Amino acid sequence: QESTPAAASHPLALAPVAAPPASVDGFVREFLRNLNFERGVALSSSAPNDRYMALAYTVRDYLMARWLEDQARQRELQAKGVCYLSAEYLLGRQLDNNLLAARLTEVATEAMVACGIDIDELRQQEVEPGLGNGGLGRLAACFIDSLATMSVPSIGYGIRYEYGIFRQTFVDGQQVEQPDAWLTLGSPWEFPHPEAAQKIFFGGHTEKTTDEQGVETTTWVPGWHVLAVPYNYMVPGYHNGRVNTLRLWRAVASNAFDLRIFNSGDYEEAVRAQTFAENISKVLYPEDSTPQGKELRLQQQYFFVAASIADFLDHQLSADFDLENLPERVIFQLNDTHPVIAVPEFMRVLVDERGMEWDAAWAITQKCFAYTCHTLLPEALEVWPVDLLGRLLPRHLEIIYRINEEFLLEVRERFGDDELRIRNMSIISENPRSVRMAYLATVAGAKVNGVAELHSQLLREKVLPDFDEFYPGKFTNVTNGVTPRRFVRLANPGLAGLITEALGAGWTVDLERLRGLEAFAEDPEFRVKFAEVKRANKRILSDVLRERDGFVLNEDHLLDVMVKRLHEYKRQMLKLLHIVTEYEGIVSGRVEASSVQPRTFIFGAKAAPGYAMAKRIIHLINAVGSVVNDDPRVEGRLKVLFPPNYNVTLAERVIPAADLSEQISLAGKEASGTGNMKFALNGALTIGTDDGANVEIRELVGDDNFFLFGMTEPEVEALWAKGYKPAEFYQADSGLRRAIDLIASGAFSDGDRSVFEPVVSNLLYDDRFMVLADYSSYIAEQAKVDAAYGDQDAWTRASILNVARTGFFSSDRSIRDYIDRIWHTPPIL
Ligand code: NBY
Repeated sequence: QESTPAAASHPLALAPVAAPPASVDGFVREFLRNLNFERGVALSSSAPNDRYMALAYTVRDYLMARWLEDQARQRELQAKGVCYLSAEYLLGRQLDNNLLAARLTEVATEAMVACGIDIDELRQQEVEPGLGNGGLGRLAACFIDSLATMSVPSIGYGIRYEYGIFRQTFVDGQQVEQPDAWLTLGSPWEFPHPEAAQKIFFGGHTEKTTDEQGVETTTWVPGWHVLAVPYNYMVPGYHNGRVNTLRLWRAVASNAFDLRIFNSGDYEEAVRAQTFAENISKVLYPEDSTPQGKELRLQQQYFFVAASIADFLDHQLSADFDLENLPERVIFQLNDTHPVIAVPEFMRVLVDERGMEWDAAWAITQKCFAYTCHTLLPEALEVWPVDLLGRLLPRHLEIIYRINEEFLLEVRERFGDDELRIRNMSIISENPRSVRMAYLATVAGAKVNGVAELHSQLLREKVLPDFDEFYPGKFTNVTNGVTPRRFVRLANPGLAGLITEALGAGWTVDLERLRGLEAFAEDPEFRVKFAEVKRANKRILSDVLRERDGFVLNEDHLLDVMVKRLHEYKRQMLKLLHIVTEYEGIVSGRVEASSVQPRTFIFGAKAAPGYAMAKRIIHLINAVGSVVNDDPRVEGRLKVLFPPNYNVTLAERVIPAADLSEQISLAGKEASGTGNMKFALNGALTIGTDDGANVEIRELVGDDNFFLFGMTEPEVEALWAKGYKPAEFYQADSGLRRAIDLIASGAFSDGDRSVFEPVVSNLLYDDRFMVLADYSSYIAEQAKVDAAYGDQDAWTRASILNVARTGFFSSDRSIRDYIDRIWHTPPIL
C-alpha cells in the first residue's frame, strides 16, 4: 500500500531534495551539522567513531537527492530491470568507494584538514561489512557496482547478517574463529525500514478444496512466521550521478515479547520466540564450496527470497501492472543455488495468491529467472532432503514435485521411456530423497551460465550434459570480472595516476582502453615510473603489516602471494611444498643461499570452521613460516608471512604490492577465480594452471607474460582414468621426497611427527587434487620465475603488458555480457 503524501502547505515541502554545496565550506558545514545534530557531540569532545559517522552521513547527504530521484525514476519508467538474488555480498569498506563515486574525495579531504581531522584515522574506523565468504560474495559486490555505474535498472537483494564472515585469529598457529560483530558501533550506511516489513511464513500444512466447478485450489496453512525488515544501502555509480539500491533483509520476531510470560517471571521463555526468529539473519554460514544441509540455512534462503519477491511485486511494480507482462519487466538472477527456492515461491505467489493458471505461471517463471553456477565440485551442488523441505515449506515441496512431474513428462516425450536418463535428470534424487537445487534452477531458468569459458564448457559437458542436450541454447558463458573502481582506482592510486597520465581519465569506465599502455611498455621512462609505483605499494603494504601484525616486509624481495579461501582444490599445499623445497635446498647445503632470488611468500586464507584438513593446512603454513623465519641460514632469502583475517580491506593493500600471483588450482576445479584478475590488473604476473579464467588471462597477456604449469583438464581426467597413485610421484622425485619427508619428520612441529601426519598421508595415499602430480612442473616453472625476476626491466615490461591486456576483466564487461546474453535490460538514460 502506497502512503498518501501529506498535503503540503509549505512550498519547500514540494521542492525536490537538493545536495549540499560541493565546496569545502559546504562540506565542513554539513559535516559539523551531522556531528552536532546526528551524533549529538561537539567537535572538541567527539570520538573518532563520531567523526567517522558524521563524515559518512555527510557523504550520504550528497548522494541522497540522486538516490531518491533514481528510486522514483525506476518506478516511473517501469523499464525492465534486474533483481540480483544473492545470499552474500562481500562489500568491503564503503567510505572511500562512496566518496570516489560522488567525486567528493578531494573536498572531503580538505574539509577534514580544515577541521583539524586526520581523514585516514576516520577511514580506519570503518568495519567492513563481511557479508560473504569469498569469490561468490565479492562478485555480487562488483556486479552491483557495475550495474549502478552502467545505469542498469536493478536492485540487489540479500541478507543483513548480524555477524558476517568470522574474524580469523591464530593461536599457536591454529585458526580460531571470533564472531564478526560488525554492527557494534552501528553502520552509517544503512537505512532500516521496519514499517515496510514483510511477513514470511514457514511450516504448517496444505489443504485442498474443490469448488462447484470442480476446480481444485490448494491453500497453505503455515505454522509460524517472522518479519523481514528491509535495510537499504546506497549503491552509487561511478561519476554518473546514479544511485541504485541494495536491500538486505533482517529477521525480527513479530510479537517480540509475550508480556504475560514475562510478567510471570520467565524471562527466558518470553524471549525464546524472539531469539528463534532473529536467529534467521544472525550469522553468515562460513562454509564455502560445500553446502551445509542445515534447516536454519534453508530458512535463511527462503526468508530472503520470499521477502524479495514480495517486495518486488508489491512495491516496485506500478499499481495496474499486468503480471502477464512480467518477463518484459524483470529478470531474477540466481547467484548460485542458494536463492533457488525463489522458483517455487514465485509459482506459489502467482498461482495461489494471484490466481494465475499453472501453465501461464510456469511460462512466466521460465522467462523471469536465470541461474549462475559457480562450481564444478560435485559435493558443492546443493540438495535439500525432501522431509526437511516438506516440513519447513510444505506447499513449495508440492510445487517442486509438480514442476518435476511435468518436466519428466517432457523428457519422456522427447526420449521415450529411457529410465536411466529420467532418473539422472529428475529434480528429485532418491536415497535419501532430496531436491537437486541446481537441476531445479536449470529447468526453471531462461539461461544457465558458468563463470569462465572453461567452466561453462565443463558445466555443459560434465555436470549437466543431459540438460544441455534437452535445452539447446539454454547454456551460456559469462566470464567473471572485477570492478576497476575499487580494485585499481582506489586500491592502487599510484598506478591509477600513472594510467591517467598516460591515457587520460576514461579508463575507469572503459577498461579496454588499458590497451593503450602496450606502447608505454616499450618506454624505458614509463617502466621506471611503473616500477616505482610497485615499490611504493610494497612500502604501503609493509606499513600496514607492521601496524596490523607486527610483520617486517623486505621491499626488495619478490613478493609471491596466494590469497583465497583455504581449500584442498586450490592447493595451498603445492605452494607450501615449493617453500619447503626451497628451504630444504638451502639448509641442506645443496643450494647456495646467495643463488636464490630473495622472496617473501604471503598467504591469506580462511578455512571453513568445520573443515579439519583445511585447518591443518593453515597450521602447517604457520608452522613452516615460523621455522623458516627464525632460521638464520635462510635469512634475507626466504620469508613466509601469513597475516590472519584476510578480507577485502587487506586485499586492497596486498594485491597492488604483489609481483607474483599464485593461481594453482587443479585444472578443472576452479570455476573462474576473480583474485587472478585483480592481480593481473595490478601488474602481478601469474603462475597458474590452465584452469578457470587463468585460461583467458593467459590468452590475453600472452604466453611470454604468464607462467603456465601443470596438467590440463583432459590430462587430469586421463590420469584419474588410468589410476592415480600419488606415492609413485613421491618415489620418482627426490626433491618432492625431501620436502614431504621434512614435514613428516616433525621439523615444523618440534619433532612431533603426529601433528602433520594426516596432511602427509593424505598427500601420499589420497591426494584428490593431485598436488604431487603437478609438483615437478610447478617447481620447474618457479625456477623460471626466479630467472625472470632477475631481469627487473623485462619483468616490469611484462607487468605493464599484464595491465594493458586485461581490461577485458572489468565487471562492466561481465554485466554487458549478462545484458546481451541473458537479461536484455538496456541501460536507462
Ligand atoms: O565463485 C567461487 C568460485 O570458487 C570461484 O572460482 C569463482 O570465481 C567465484 C565467483 O564466480 N565460489 C564461491 O565463492 N563459493 C562460495 O563462496 C560458496 C558459498 C557458500 C556455499 C557454496 C559456495 N554454500 O554451499 O553454502
